Amino acid sequence: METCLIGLPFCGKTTIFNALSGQQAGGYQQVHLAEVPVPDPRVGQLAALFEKKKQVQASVLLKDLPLQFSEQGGIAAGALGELRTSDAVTIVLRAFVDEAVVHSLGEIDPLRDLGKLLDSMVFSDYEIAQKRVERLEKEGKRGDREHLILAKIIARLEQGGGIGPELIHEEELSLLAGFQFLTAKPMIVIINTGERSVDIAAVQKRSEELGIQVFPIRGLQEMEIAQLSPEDQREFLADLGLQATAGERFLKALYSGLELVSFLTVGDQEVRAWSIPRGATALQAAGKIHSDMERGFIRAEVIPCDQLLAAGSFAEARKQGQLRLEGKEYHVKDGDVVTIRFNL
Ligand SMILES: Nc1nc2c(ncn2[C@@H]2O[C@H](COP(=O)(O)OP(=O)(O)O)[C@@H](O)[C@H]2O)c(=O)[nH]1
Ligand SMILES: [Mg+2]
Repeated sequence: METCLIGLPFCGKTTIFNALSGQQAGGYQQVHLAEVPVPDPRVGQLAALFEKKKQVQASVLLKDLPLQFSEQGGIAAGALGELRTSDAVTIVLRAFVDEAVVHSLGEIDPLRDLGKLLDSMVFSDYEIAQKRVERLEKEGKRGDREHLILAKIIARLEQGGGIGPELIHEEELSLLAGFQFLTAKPMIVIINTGERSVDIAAVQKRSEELGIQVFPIRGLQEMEIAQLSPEDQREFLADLGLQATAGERFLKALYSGLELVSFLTVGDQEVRAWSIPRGATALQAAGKIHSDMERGFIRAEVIPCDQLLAAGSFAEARKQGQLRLEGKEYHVKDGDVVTIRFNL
């Protein structure tokens, strides 16, 4: 699971990247990367039961990109490739007031900035769709299935809208996967409220209307807290009325906003947790573990983690009829312990 931070210059992307990861990244010309682990006590419980030495938590890869906008308002080539391959987009909006930090558009207005960022993604998608359509027409493929779908997409983008699930049918998804449209990706909005913030009610409302979860954070303060020892962190967070670190709270928002779930695997050497979108199938889960498992998929053996822990072993769980055999289409649930049977 990977997400890129995007936002206007100086909105606090790198500050927030540091707040979420505990890193001390600086400079704006490199890509900054952080693996933020998703703590899951079930990994340790299974590792203890099966006496595995190695535990691997699920993680979210956070990318802070050197983002630039083209003259026409799209996202400039440099970071666009990274953005296209990421699973989700994290939009950062500036709401903090600080006269020492100029805003490239003048007033502090996170609602305007949200519109601007969405527009830039719409524009980038439009360019790609348009290029492909022109190519198909040159090849005499006007009216083909791909051409028809892209025409529908272009019409939506021209109205300024994104490519949502209501526009694209499930069977069209695989045809479009290669385009890696930005507006088709799941999104979450981080509002950097700083120490002093403009009113964020309007931008919160707009995000919710768009079905996007909002995560407010005091960027600079949380970055400073993230550099402290764990004990000091708890103390400073408590002063702000917060129970968990910025990273922990963000992951929670990401999990609920993007509807992610974790499943678990017990291998020869390790117990491991993996994150996938809610509704993902057993076949997709297999592909997450290894592409060979997806190709040679036969079936998945599935048991909820708590049942397995209670039974004490796979053999006992099987005896009690709790180990289920599921096919490709099975929707993986949070906490499922999954064993993929495959054949190449
Ligand atoms: N006062 C204040 N300044 C902030 C806050 N977050 C970021 N900044 C400042 O805004 C400037 C740009 O931040 P940076 O993280 O580099 O933004 P980026 O260009 O989006 O990566 C820096 O001077 C930061 O110190 C905040 O919460 N409060
Ligand atoms: Mg930066």
